[in-house]
Amino acid sequence: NHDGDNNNNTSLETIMQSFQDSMSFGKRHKFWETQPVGQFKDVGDTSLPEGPIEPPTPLSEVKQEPYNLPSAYEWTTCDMDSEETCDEVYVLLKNNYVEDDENMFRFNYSKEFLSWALRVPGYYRSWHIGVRAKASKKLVAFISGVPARIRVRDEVVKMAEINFLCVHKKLRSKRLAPVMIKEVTRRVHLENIWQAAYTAGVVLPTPITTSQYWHRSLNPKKLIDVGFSRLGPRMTMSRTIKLYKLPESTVTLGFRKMELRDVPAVTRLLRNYLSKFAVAPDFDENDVEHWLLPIENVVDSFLVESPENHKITDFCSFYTLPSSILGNQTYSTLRAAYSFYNVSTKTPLPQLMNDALIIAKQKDFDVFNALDVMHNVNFLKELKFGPGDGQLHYYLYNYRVRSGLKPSELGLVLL
Ligand code: MYA
Repeated sequence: NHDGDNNNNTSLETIMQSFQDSMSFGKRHKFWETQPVGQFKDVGDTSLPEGPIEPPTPLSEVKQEPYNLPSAYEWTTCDMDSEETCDEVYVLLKNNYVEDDENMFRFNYSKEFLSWALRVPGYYRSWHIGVRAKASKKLVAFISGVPARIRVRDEVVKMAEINFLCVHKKLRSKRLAPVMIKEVTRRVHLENIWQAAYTAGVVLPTPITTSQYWHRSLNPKKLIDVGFSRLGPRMTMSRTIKLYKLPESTVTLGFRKMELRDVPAVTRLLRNYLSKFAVAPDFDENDVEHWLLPIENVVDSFLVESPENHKITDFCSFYTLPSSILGNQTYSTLRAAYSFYNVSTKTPLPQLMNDALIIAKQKDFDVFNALDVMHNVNFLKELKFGPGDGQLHYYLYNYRVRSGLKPSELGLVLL
């Protein structure tokens, strides 16, 4: 069948082309084409090495002045220690941040959450960047970075995690986002950091992997009433409620809330687990204390302490991210828990996560969401999660990773 090779190649190209078009991989990206990120044309090129795309430039060559904004706007550094500023960021995001494709829901990150997500160990105030209207001083756009050490295979790389990019609805499509991205890049470079990690629902050049959200109904009646989910075929409301019913209390012996004294043990457990993935944060005890010690209505963490030898064998966590329900008479908020980091060494992962679901139900969440990253596929179907329609693309800035990473090779959850 060797004669056919040439022909096969041509038809493969045709297939690839239509695939790329349909996947919007064929689109032009006037801004992203100028950036040190994996480009669509390089997908599948195995001759390109993994690692930084561009070398760092001498700090003295980093632009010292901020990028130019349209003349009616000015930069502001958002001091997240200030209640007032935190409130302004909160309101901007509450009214203008990410919505689902049908515009039924919009993320409503709480102030406490934003304060936690942005004031991480070693954070730079200069990376919390706002744009104000000069005349009214109203905050109209925001982008943030926080420092992180992220391991890509064998290399631990200092990065910025970029999140909360938001432009007021009335200022969309004016190419403000590229200026904001360049400005945060400049400020990250000034700290001698040259890589970044971020996630987005949109396809840009080029995802290192694409993951999918799965949803586990906890309050199916409300989820159906607000249009988050639909009654399955041949299902009634009462059968649906019964299907998703959970025990009143957790079942695993030694299951309890994480405390400050658990930080060293949890760090060991988590570091060992995350070492299995191609891309994962390099957490030390400080990071674990910040990211995983419970904060009411922000982050919940539980562990299993063996009743015999007091060893900590398993761990699970989730964060609280409600969404505003747009235009519903009865309900204004969807209470959602998002799976964060989970480790099982003794308790089977599905049993551990079932206990997490039970806790989330006790705490009155309506839905428990999880990505198909890490070992999550091992519990999703069994625990009656259903696949969502949203995809989440993971990206690295100025770091090339061989394409074809599976979401299960990813050990990173961004907020
Ligand atoms: S993801 C969450 C993003 N936020 C939202 O979805 C909230 C609702 N939407 C908005 O507020 C606006 O639509 C935004 C775009 C602000 C998203 N990531 O100004 P424009 C490109 C990256 O005319 P607008 C998160 O927070 C787009 O492809 N680029 O568009 C992570 C086009 O470029 P190109 C995006 O709609 C953010 C250009 O912007 C995104 O008014 C990571 C159009 O600009 C997106 N989510 O505003 C940021 N959406 O022509 C990157 C659109 O080339 C960080 N675009 O296609 C990179 C690392 C930086 C640090 C590096 C350190 C070394």
